[in-house]
Amino acid sequence: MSEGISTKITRRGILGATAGGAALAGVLGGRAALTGGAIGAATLAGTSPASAAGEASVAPGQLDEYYGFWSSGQTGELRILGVPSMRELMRVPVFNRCSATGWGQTNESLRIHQRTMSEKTKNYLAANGKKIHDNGDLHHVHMSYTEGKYDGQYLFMNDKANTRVARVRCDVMKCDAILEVPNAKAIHGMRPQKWPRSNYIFCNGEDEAPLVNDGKTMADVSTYVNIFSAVDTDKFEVAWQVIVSGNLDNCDADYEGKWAFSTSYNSEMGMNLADMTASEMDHVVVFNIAEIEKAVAAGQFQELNGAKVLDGRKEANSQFTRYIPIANNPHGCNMAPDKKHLCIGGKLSPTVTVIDVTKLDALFTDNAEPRSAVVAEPELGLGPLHNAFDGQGNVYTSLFLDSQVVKWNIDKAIAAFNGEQVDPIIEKFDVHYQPGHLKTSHGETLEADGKWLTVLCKFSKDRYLNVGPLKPENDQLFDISGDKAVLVHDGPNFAEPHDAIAVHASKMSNIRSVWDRQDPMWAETRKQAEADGVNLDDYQDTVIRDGDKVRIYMSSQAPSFSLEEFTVKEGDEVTVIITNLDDIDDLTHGFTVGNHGVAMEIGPQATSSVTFTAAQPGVYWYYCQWFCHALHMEMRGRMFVEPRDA
Ligand code: CUK
Ligand code: CUA
Ligand code: CA
Repeated sequence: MSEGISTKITRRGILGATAGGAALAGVLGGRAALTGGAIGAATLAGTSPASAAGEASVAPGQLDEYYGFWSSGQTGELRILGVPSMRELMRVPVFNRCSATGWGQTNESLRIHQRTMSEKTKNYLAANGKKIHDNGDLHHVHMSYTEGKYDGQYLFMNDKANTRVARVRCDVMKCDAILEVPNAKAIHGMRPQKWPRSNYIFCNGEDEAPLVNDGKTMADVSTYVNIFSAVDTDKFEVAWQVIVSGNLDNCDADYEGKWAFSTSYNSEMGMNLADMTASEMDHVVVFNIAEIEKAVAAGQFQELNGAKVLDGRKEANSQFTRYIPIANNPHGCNMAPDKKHLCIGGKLSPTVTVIDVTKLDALFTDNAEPRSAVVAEPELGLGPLHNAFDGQGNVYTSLFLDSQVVKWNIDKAIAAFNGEQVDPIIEKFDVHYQPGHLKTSHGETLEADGKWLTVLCKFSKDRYLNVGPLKPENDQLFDISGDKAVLVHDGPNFAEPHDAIAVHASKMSNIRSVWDRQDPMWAETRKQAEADGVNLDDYQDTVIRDGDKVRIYMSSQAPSFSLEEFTVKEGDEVTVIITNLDDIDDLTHGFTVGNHGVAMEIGPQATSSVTFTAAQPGVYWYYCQWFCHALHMEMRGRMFVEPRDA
């Protein structure tokens, strides 16, 4: 069948008939629907034309009102988009290897990567001829909070693939810390503490494994655990960990600094799909931060791989956790800015479960029945995943299977739960297609402003020109300031944003255009330079030989490097250290060595260094790979590699 407008209409017609509201049983049995093979119910009236498109268009030269910080899933980077224009402004490499900036290759980035790397990982990487994992699966990005509001200091993110979390400095938009979390497996859900500030990021271990994972009890599933970690955001190390029952998926924190919450889709501790979906109910774990901190301070933990580990499993009967039963296989976990209501996406259940966090104390002090904290459970549609808030008591919930977003009211849902005849649903509208996360501007903070809604769709299908079997994801932007959500933008995006936040530009006042010469990013490099008698703040053209190691110091000023040539010997370990003495906005240079797989960014006033082996005799040109000047092409020089026995 050819792709085209007529196909689209036909497909909508057919599918509108197959994915009615009562099709849950069929959906659960149908693998195609669960994997997005079918486009869900599409009410044709749902999406109005972009009548408010004018508000979303940002003219050339005009600035966006919000920074959008996007995760990138398996690409492993952080992306910055302008909202509402949805223009991609920057990519910040974090867990990935970046060809443009040299992230994952420069000495400065390798230090950040390796700082917390376990011996086990180092050995594994060395055996595979590598220094770092150069992939990541970056699902969640969140900004640091002060008193429930974004504070413009840091962005935090997870790597599900290699069990890591990372921190990005908002002043320069570079990653400055990566932590390999010990004991846990596959950090998935990750949220900062919101109150009084983000002292911790809370990190969910999704995959089950023996607590001591040394290969001795692999077949014995009873030795498997999952681990919840609190990472100290200043030291960027594990503050404490709690062993839980079941696995952990998404998490959030409250606005009083008392609780953290995690959804679990595998309370069954099943090892295959049938077992993971076998129970009627899974649960949400409630973590009691004060009780956990008390026990840690009192030394009531076991130390494992340098982490303080507490037992919060059901059978341990501790004061660290409570388990609130939730319909099987929940997913999203979102705390409302009313400070009171936690919303849990039902995924396999067409419901969102609303928990009143003011009722949680009783679960710990009076051993109240855990479900007593549930105050509403509205039925909203098929495949509810995540929730976003408008700050006016309403929630937008993504419906993966229906390819819709539903807007509903929390108070009305509570009234309905209490037997009143009210419908909490305000509006449903189509998205294209199969939405995962959705985010309102400032919606995960006390400053939720109800202006914009981004919906990150897992499938783009027919929304764009066909680019081959691998299609982009589709991020849609809605204006939600009026009575009805209005689609104002489709934004194709590469594999695969899971989550995004919008931060008002006024929060980002400490962002720089030129580096500070004293930046900690190259503090180690500076120490070596001092030992070598080189002043990195001035013109340099120094070659230091240290056995088989050679350090080449040069500065750059458009359009030239201070060294037009340098000579090393075959087999030397060469470190090139370049300081960009230009201090003008946007005047970035680069350094690429021909046929050596070496390239790096050197921002204005920055120092960058890279180490490689000069393995083959001959002449190799190096050049600036960042177009910096009319004579940028001429910004190059020669590396002479002398034969070893010459
Ligand atoms: S998860 Cu991807 S759509 Cu990793 Cu936040 Cu729900
Ligand atoms: Cu310097 Cu191009
Ligand atoms: Ca389950």
